[in-house]
Amino acid sequence: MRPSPVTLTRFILEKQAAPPGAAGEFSALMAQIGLVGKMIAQVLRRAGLVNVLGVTGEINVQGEAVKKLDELANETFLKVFHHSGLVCALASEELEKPVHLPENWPHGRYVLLFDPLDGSSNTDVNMPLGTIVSVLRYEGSGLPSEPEMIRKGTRQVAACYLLYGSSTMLVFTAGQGVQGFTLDPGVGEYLLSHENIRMPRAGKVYSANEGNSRKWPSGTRQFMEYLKAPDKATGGTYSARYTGCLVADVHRILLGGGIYLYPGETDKPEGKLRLLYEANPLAMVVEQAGGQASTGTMRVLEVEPKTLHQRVPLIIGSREEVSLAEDFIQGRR
Ligand code: AHM
Ligand code: MG
Repeated sequence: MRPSPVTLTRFILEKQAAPPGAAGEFSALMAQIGLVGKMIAQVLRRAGLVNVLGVTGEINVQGEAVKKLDELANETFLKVFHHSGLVCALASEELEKPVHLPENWPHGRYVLLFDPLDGSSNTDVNMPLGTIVSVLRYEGSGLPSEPEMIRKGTRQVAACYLLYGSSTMLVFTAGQGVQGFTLDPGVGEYLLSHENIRMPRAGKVYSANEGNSRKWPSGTRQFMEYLKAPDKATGGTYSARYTGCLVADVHRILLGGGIYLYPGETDKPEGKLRLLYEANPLAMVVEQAGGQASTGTMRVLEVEPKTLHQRVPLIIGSREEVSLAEDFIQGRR
């Protein structure tokens, strides 16, 4: 007989896979994030049949066209968490300012910073999408101010992502390894499918938008050429894989090894991806699985953030490739 399936809640409570002393509250938080994921996944499954594809006509704080599904995913997050009693503030890629809960509403200690729908250029072509969440705990009195929500990645108590691919997965860490759950749509539960994920020390895949390569600084370009040169011992080369969805591309590398890069560009050294709700949570997950995340010159989790929507170059993946990328970028090779 097969062992009984392990749900997300059961796993967190039984293994105490939570920030210290907070298993009950944390499992409730993760269950609500899981609910957001189920609601988004349900809309995505029928997206071509109902009127949710295309853009809203708005431009967000990032200067990007807002997709209808971006807005829908963002609203889902807000609806689920407003009255949950679990959070005291929320910040989203889609909103210029954080959302503070009114003083008289029930609130908890968690602060969530999230990208509700990552990879939204994929919405209209039925390609993978994701959701990314960074979790902080606010220990001050009252409600946190905006500067109190802008913390270094090392201050995260947990991080997670949802991947809407051929199945829906929830991958999380609370600082004690990385666990992957797959949504079983038949029973509506996330079941443990990838326990204690460990990244290979090196891989054979690179993931980057090479259409930008002419804008990359020379160290980054040389590193990519190095990856494409045949291996002296085996004659093999790296394969390129790029979906345009950060979550999907990092997930592939988390499981199989290799490197994802969205580097700085000569006239845009800060790169594209956002530090607080894209780079930091994925960096925490990848480090917890034994990988590495760098800006090219420093550990992502040590970057001292100044603004909510700050961008950062991201080089993330297996230790060997990320260290090598740093060597090229810093001129040691
Ligand atoms: P988004 O959160 O607005 O979708 O933007 C982030 C996305 C990442 O998912 C992806 O890796 C990257 O932007 C793709 O950018 P590009 O189209 O420049 O390759
Ligand atoms: Mg994104």
